[in-house]
This record gives sequence, C-alpha cells and structure tokens, in this order.
Amino acid sequence: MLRRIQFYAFLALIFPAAVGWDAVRADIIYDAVNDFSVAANPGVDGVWSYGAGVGSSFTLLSTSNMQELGVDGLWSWRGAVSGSGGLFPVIMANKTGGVATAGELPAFPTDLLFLHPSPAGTNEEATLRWTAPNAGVFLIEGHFEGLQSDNGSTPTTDVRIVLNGSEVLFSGSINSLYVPLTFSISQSFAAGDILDFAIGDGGNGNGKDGTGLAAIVTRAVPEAPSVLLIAMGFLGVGLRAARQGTV
Ligand SMILES: [Ca+2]
Repeated sequence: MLRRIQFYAFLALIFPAAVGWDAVRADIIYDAVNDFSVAANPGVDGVWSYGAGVGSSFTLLSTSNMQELGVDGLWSWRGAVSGSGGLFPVIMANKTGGVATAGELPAFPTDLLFLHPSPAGTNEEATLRWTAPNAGVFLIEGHFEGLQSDNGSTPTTDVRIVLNGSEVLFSGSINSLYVPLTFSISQSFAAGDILDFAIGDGGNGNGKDGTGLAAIVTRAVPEAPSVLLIAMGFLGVGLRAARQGTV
C-alpha cells in the first residue's frame, strides 16, 4: 500500500515538470528589449517582429546590423526607404552593456529600443509588433521617451499602440528628451492577434525623431493553478484509495 501512495505522490511531484515549467510559472514575460534579436525577423519565438507601418500596411524590415553607427553592440533593423542618415525606418537596441553615445544619440540606455520613422511622405511609422502566441489576458506595460538630439533639439513624434490594425489602445506625442510617456494596458487576446507599437514623424518630417520604447507583455492569467490542481488530484486519488483499502 505504501508503495502505491508513494507512486501517486511521485505523480503529483513529477506532473508540473512533465508538462513543462512554462506552464507553472506565475508569469510569462515578453520583454521587447531583452528579447531583441537581429538573427531573424520575426525574432524570438515569432512573438516580436520589426517593421514599417501598422496593421495590413506592416512590412518587415530586412537589413540587420550589429555595429550600427559604427558602434559594436548597437544592433539594428533597417527598412528600404532612403533618407538623410541611411535607410528607414530604424529599430535599434543597445547591447553594448552600458549607456551608448553615438552622434545624435547622446545617451542611449540599455533598457529602451530606439525607433526612427521614415522620411516625410512615405507614411512609414517605425513599428514594433507583438503577436499573441496564445489566447489570454495580457498586461502591456512600458513607455515611450525622446532619445535623439542635436544641439538641444528633441524628437517630434506621434506614438500609438494599435490592436489588429484598427483599435487604438494608446496614443500620444513626444516633444521632449528623456521624459517617459508611460502606458499600462490590460487586454484580452485571441491567438494570433497583433499589437503594433508605432512611432510616426509627428507630421513635420522625421528629423531627429529617434524615440525610445520599452514594452513588457505579461500573461495576466497564470496557468499554475490548473496544473497544481491536477497535481493535487493525483494525491487525492492516492489518499482516497488508501482510505478505501484498495491500495
Ligand atoms: Ca518629427
């Protein structure tokens, strides 16, 4: 009998590991900065992608670089529109390990992405896209912040977060340096729903429009309780059988 009870106890212990630790973590976190990759677009697990435009206008950026602006550790994706300073739009991450300085980027921290829209007339916002890997309620937190400056100028951009190309969940404008414009949104998603974090030129051209973005998406409904209930069920079966003298 003891061996049977031990068996059910073993099942209770081993089940969470067997179904994968992802399922029993309290939170599943998608961090745009930490997850940034130049290896592929879409990047990590197909969740984040780097592009131009919003919704059905979205196109993937195709050129990656690990030494953007000549700095080893500045990773970027660039689009196909020529403008002053190269190809646009640009989405860049600072993987140097410390605050980076490069030309018109006087202080580029490691905890923000840098997004720069395309030149006027192209209607190309720089867009970070998150695709829901499964259905659920997710919390979307972060901020936009002006990063680019030349002789005291600031970015002049319009920023927005758009669900499935049409529903604007957040919008604002950036006309300052290093002043966070924060967002915190709880939203229900179906698998495959798309969330676009887009930065436009503010209607006055894209000069010095580099704008920072931090975005963390967290599953707000953890799966741990259901897994633990099943594990407890194994224990219950064993104890009930023991009481009934069937083990
Ligand atoms: Ca502008």
